[in-house]
Amino acid sequence: MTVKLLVPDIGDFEKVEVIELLVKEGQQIKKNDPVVTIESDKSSVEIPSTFSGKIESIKVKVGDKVSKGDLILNISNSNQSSSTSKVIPKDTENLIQEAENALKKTQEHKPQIKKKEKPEIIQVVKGGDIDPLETNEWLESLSAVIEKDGNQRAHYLIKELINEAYMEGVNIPYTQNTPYINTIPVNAEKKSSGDQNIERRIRSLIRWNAAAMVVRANKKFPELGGHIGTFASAATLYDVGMNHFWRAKNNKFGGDLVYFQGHSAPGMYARAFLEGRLNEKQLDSFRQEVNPGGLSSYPHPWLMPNFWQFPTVSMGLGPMLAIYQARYMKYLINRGLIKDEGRKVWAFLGDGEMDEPESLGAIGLAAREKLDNLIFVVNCNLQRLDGPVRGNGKIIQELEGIFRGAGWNVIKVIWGSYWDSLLANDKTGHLVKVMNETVDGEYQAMKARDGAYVREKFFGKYPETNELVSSLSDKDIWRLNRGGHDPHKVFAAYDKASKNVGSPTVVIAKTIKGYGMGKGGESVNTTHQTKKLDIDDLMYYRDRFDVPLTDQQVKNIEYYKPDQNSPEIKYIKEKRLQLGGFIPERTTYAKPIKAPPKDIFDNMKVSTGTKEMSTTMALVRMLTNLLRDKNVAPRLVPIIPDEARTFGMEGFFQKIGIYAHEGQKYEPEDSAQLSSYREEKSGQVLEEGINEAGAMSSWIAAGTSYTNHDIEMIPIYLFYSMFGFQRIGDFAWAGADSQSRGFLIGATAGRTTLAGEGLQHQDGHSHLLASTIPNCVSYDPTFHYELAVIFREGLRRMHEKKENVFFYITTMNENYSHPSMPKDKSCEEGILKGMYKIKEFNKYKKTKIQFLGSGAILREMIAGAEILQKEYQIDSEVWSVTSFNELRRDGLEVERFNLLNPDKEPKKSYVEKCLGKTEGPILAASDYMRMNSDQIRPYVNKSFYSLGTDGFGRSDTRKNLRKFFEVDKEHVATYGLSILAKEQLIASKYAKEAIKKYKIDTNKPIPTKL
Ligand SMILES: Cc1ncc(C[n+]2csc(CCOP(=O)(O)OP(=O)(O)O)c2C)c(N)n1
Ligand SMILES: [Mg+2]
Repeated sequence: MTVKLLVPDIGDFEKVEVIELLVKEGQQIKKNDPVVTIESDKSSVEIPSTFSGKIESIKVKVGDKVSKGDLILNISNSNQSSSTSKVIPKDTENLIQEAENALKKTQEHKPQIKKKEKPEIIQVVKGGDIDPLETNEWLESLSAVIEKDGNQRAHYLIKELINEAYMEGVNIPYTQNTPYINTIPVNAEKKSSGDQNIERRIRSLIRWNAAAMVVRANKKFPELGGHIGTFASAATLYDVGMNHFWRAKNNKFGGDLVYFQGHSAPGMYARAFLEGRLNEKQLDSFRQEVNPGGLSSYPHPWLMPNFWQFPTVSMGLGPMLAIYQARYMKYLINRGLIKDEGRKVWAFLGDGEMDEPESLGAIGLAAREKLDNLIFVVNCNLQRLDGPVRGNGKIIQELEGIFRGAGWNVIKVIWGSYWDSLLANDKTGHLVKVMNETVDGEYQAMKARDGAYVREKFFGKYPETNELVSSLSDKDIWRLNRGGHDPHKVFAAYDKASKNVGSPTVVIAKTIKGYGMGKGGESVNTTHQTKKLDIDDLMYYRDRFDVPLTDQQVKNIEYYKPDQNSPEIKYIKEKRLQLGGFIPERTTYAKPIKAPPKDIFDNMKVSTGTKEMSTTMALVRMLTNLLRDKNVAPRLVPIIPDEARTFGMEGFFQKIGIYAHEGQKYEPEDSAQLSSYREEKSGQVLEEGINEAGAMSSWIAAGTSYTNHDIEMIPIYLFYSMFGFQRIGDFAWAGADSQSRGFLIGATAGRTTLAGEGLQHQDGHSHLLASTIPNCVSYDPTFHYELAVIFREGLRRMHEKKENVFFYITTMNENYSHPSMPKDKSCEEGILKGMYKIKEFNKYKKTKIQFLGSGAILREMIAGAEILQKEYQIDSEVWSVTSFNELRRDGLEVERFNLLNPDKEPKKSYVEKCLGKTEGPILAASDYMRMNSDQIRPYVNKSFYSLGTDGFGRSDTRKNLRKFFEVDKEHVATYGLSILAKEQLIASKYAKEAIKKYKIDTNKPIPTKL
């Protein structure tokens, strides 16, 4: 039978133009195949067929305007599903059923609690326990439950009690904190299978070599700096991971991803030295990277591309990047692009670093998305750079509360094994009481002193605790260790963290900053910056960790590496072999993606005629086309921070779906519409919400897929250009350092295209910020064909040729018609190099001027040139400058070459090649600050003037804004005349006349002062 395919509900739009027919009569199609593309003035979207069958007749053609209910096609089909029938999302029915069952169950099982009469007198007691006997009964009941039915049951009962209390009106805030003791009770600790003696010896050598490399470097060049205290506090935390948990990437497994704390880098180098991956010469080149082979101060993949994977030293970036990395890993799994191998993302963070808003800013997402592949380890050495992190409080408790509140699995590792028996004997609870009451400032001070001090200041607080340690010597008390320095406790925590299901885990470990440094800097406020140790300190350090070096060797600050066949070296290598290889290591086995054929972009090379559109729309159209290319389509990762509708991308919701780790549990309000908000487990779009830093972190994760997951992906992050570089500039540098590949699209760009929005929205400098990043290639195109050429080149360079650059392209929201691409063969080359001649006015052959225009302002330049031609008989050449940044880079390089080769024929910069032989002065303008176009001023040996949008943005119409910033066609023409007059090519009266004619207020202050 024949069925009719009608235009579905397309929201608020009517009479929308058909811009493409995607099928032919007689063609066999499947349900959901797109049949036509329609385009409103804001966005283009494909209409999918709701039937399968053979197309009998097509009832629309390109250019037709259609509305809801119009006939598109007749299809002959055998089994039809009506376009109007309501489809219930697959899970909805199950969900309803589940919910009903659950409701029934809770009603059946809910114990009927008899309401007690509310007491008439409320007893007010100052803290404390008003009925210890009763308390004891409750506690004993709880212990019995734990013993009989386990932790989960106990947890359930407590939760029920709290809920019931709440229902009865007892609104006591639920505390997010547990006592200041380890989360894992001693009897539940999983024991390590490792040889503790040998592991301790290895750790001591790593400690020594890490400190030695910093001391040696600073002895040679005191300016180099470095850190000893940080790794000293974290050595056990790293070692246990390296020996037992972190699996490397190899041909059988994708590898765990470890974000190392930036300034603990010496420790990683020291281990790599024992593993045989680095030699002494390299260790001696710590922080001396100018000559090849030097070791980076911090983890920098750009500088050590075979070693480091994640740049972390700018504090706060690591935690966010790690969260989004873990999320992205799940995204790849859920999209079926990589296997689920149980890989983990580990992030090592400082307790001071947790002050950064970014560090905690995305922990909610990690819990919401149940990222059980993510483990944070916060090294709580209680100190940051200047002093204590929370001298008057407790950083561990504070972090516990925050992470528990957010829904993380929190594992506190506070006390080492030497405390176990003391805690077991703490029958009165006074030890835990002192632990709870002591603030971090005191804890720090104690570790800067000695056992006697700890006895007096800590145990001495209560007779009960004093008694507890009465049989211990001061030395014994001093030996009472912190959890983060105890390999058993750390192992148990990591084991539990690795096995946790359904939530991310944070291991909060208590350590001592500068552990083992003694007077040289253990637990003192200056530890962070200690980079030199005198001989006595070094001797102390050697003795403390039993490093087998003679006094003379210590004096020489020699490294220590046991023989290849020593048990230590064998052990360290064997452990890594068991875990699949070395960490960190950066490799890539990703296959390139073939850039799509040119014809995919062909429709962007012909004029749009009278049809007006913005470059943002042209981009979305192009992406829609790319989604039809079988190589590229699955690899695209569109990333949007809650702006899809702003950019006309809502069509993507239906077409490729929004990633949602649990699928869509509700029927969207707009389910009947073509652009309905469709979430799906295998959705392709990363809809990040109002979170540019998160979106950028996703972009980096996707842009480095080729190394972290061995799969080349093409991230395209679209944002309001003003909320790009200036908002997340540090992440952009981290992306560059990570060698991310992908596109950043600064949409609604420029200071004057974003009419109405005003200050804080109008971007007049993002290209300048982009120009500061060496591997960022940036473009400011005006016309759709320029965009197509640039985008295809981006795909070719980054994803086919694997060049480690990323593209920043600005697109606008101003609608205008786009011309065909000039036939000139050099046009494409010019677009990519940064400029090409787009128009020439050559009628009068008397006076000439060169106009250079970029992005939104190119059209004003063309219009200005027309005015000069028509009204003043002045000729001009108009150049479309697609990238002042690229032109400057070329100019710099050529100039440098010429200066370094004074005896050679000078090379010509591309700007010079274009403009060298042209006639007349130059006027350049863009929708950005003048500095943007001024970048090429040194490379033209002609009079050069520029216009731009320097100053504060403000809301108004485009026309008024351009007038205000003096970049509209009238100003272009008038300034053009003035320049020609100044160059004595015409009489000044023409300029004066124009000023009058166009009502240009010469008394108006420069916009930067308004
Ligand atoms: C964004 C940023 N601000 C400041 C610094 C400088 N800095 C380096 S380490 C450090 C202190 C770090 O303390 P913490 O996070 O507790 O690490 P620890 O060394 O104690 O393990 C500071 C302020 C930085 N690297 N990044
Ligand atoms: Mg710290």
